[in-house]
Amino acid sequence: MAQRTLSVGLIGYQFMGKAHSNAYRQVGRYFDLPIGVRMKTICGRNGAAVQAAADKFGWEGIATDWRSVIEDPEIDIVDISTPGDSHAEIAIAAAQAGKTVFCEKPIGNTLAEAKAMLDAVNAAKVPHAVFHNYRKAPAVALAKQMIAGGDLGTIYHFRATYLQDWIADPNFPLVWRLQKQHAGSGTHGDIGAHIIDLGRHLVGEMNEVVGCLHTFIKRRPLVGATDDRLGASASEVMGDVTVDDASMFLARFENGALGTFEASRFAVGRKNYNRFEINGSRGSIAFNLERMNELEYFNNEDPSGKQGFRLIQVTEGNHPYAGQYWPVGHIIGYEHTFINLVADALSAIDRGELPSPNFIDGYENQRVLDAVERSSDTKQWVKLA
Ligand code: SOE
Repeated sequence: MAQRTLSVGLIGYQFMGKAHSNAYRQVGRYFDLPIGVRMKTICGRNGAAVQAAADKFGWEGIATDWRSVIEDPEIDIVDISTPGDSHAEIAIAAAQAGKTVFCEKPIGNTLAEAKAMLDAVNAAKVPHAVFHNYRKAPAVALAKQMIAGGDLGTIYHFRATYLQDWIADPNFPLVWRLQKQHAGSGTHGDIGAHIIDLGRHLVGEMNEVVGCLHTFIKRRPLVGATDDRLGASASEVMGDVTVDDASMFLARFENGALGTFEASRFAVGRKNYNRFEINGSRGSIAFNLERMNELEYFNNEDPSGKQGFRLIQVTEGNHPYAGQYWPVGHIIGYEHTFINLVADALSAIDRGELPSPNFIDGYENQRVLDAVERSSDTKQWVKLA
């Protein structure tokens, strides 16, 4: 039974706002935590839209200015689920107000923003977390346990792809994610950040990268321009795409492993194909988010003639997180990775520890993002000094 309650102010109510709202609502129903959650305020600029979200997701009240959330003395946790161009300003103000700060990935749109955010939470000595939710999939957490337990031996390869196809249509409009001033980057910082975080989490830190960022479609219809605007000239209804559509890079890890990373929104047919494979001296594992409850495992020490990739269904009670929900074989989904992350964060806060992952991870991920962007510009290997 929760001994105390923390009140949350959520800033943002679209896709991530919905996923985070569900996590706050459900976490106490599946985990016995020392901290309960009060869903106090959800914030968005459009009052009618955010009120509808509050009614649907179960928030007590709304705000249309994030500053009022931070100024509310009853708010303990500020959760930033807005587009990347507002993360830094909100996070720094929240930290300076003594709030716990949770933020969507990537934490900043630039390395400088990420550093300023990390400095702010460190100076304020407040807890912080970043929503790299895929670490909290049971199969990924099992992979982490197996690697830590030596089951794979010396790691040679980390091979990751994160593939989507939602903008492969040239008529898809110029939304904020395709504009550098709002998103910071395209696939690179959005889904590339996830596989960078998984590589760091599962294999370790990287010390050198070389990569390229590419934009396939360089001009798109402005949002709303795809309506029938008779007489509008092309220049009036088209705008420049200022971010990458695909990002690929090689990495050397500090422990000697090699990494290959590919993120694309043009992998036609792949919808949310976040897959990694890790090869070590004693065995290999492979994870595919589109088959989230499974982990492929090859034990290199199985007897000759009886070797092969086996499929572990990660739904046993003794698997990470799985036992919190249903009996073996009753699978869980994408939304549960957010519930698991919130459960871990609240438990860490109660122990007086930093949640994991946190702004240190957010900053270290941003260092890799930045190094790859510089490598793409210079066509040279870039060391992560
Ligand atoms: C869009 O690429 C997106 O919503 C990402 O922003 C999320 O982080 C990812 O989990 C799903 O796809």
